[in-house]
Order: sequence, then C-alpha cells, then structure tokens
Amino acid sequence: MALINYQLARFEASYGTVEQLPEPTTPEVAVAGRSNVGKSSLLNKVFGRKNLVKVSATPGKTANINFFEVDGIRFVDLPGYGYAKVSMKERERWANLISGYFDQERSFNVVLSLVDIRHEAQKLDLEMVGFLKEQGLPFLVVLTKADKLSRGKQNQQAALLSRQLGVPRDRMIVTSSETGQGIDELKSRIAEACL
Ligand SMILES: Nc1nc2c(ncn2[C@@H]2O[C@H](COP(=O)(O)OP(=O)(O)O)[C@@H](O)[C@H]2O)c(=O)[nH]1
Ligand SMILES: [Mg+2]
Repeated sequence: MALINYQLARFEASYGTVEQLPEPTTPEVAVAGRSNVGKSSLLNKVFGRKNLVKVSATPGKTANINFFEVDGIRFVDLPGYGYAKVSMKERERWANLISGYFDQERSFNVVLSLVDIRHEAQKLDLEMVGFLKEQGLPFLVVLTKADKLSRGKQNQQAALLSRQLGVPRDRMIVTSSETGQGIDELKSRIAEACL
C-alpha cells in the first residue's frame, strides 16, 4: 500500500470562523475530542514532530480550527469541546465552529474521534460519536493515553467503551502519544481512508 510521507507535514493555517475555511481541495482527516484528550499530542506523534501542533499546558485554549497539510492530505485539528471553565459564549462559538465544519461539503475521508481510555464514555463523547453515526461519516474511535493503563486494563476499558459508545472494537484503536502504541496501525487506517 502507498504511504503518506509525514516528513512533509506543515502548518497550513488557523481559522476562528467557519466562513474563513479554505475550499476542500484535498482528502481530509479530522481530529475531534474533548479538550485535553490528546488531539495535538496525537497529531505530533503521527507527524513525527515534537511541536508542530501546539500542546497546551492550559486546557481549552485551542479555540480555532487548525489545518495541517501532509503530502496532499489535510489534517484538521478541531477545537476541543467540553472544557468547563470557558464562558457560555465561548463554548457556543466552539460548537458552531465544529458543526459549521461538518455542515460544509468537504471530503471527510475519516474523522478520528478521540476518547480518553481511562474513563467511562462522557456525555460529550457519546454526542460526538452519535453525531458521526447519524451523519454517516466514516470515523474511527481513537482511545488515547493508553500508557497510563496496564495491557489488561486497556483491553477491559476498550471493551467497556466499545459497548458504551456502540462502536465495534475493530473501529477502535488503542494509542499512546507517549509510547507510540497504536500509531502505526492508525497511520495505515488513515492511508486506507485517504489513498
Ligand atoms: N501520558 C500521556 N499523556 C498524554 C498523551 N497525550 C496527551 N497527553 C497529555 O495530555 C495533555 C493534553 O494534551 P493535548 O495534546 O494538548 O490535548 P488536546 O487539548 O486534545 O489537544 C498534555 O499535558 C499532554 O502531554 C498520552 O498519550 N499519554
Ligand atoms: Mg490541542
């Protein structure tokens, strides 16, 4: 199978409103998930770069949609949802950005829906996955921060989250941006979806 040359990863642009988004001219991989779930860290790991995507020490800071371009494929870092400490108005802006993005006619090759492997499915995770199913969008559930659990516990949590989210286990990937677990598998699923 052809591979994506991640060494070509570059920051494209950051957008604060849906109207600013550039025309969809390439395949797109979108990354969604709660604030602090590990979206930026995962993208850096996939890109093989330490700091191309800013990992925020203060959660909830990424209030923009960030586009990255890699070997003819766009990676879209969506704003993290569900950060408690922002104003209603700011939360509304994020929700509008995310739904506005999915309302556009873009080429959604695959949406990576990130979920923290350590916890039960949260309300907003259920909403996100429910939305992706409803819209019939191709998606994978990427379980993050697996390095925080033993292998046995990882399997237990993956099974639990599979049930809670109503997503078959083979549509879920267990990953860690610390150890690199699951990253090769994720890359081949992305290549399958885009090439
Ligand atoms: N142990 C561990 N920590 C992680 C992992 N991924 C992210 N983090 C940490 O979780 C925090 C939030 O990560 P970030 O990538 O900014 O999340 P985002 O808000 O979803 O973009 C940071 O402190 C990261 O270092 C992981 O796979 N393992
Ligand atoms: Mg981020």
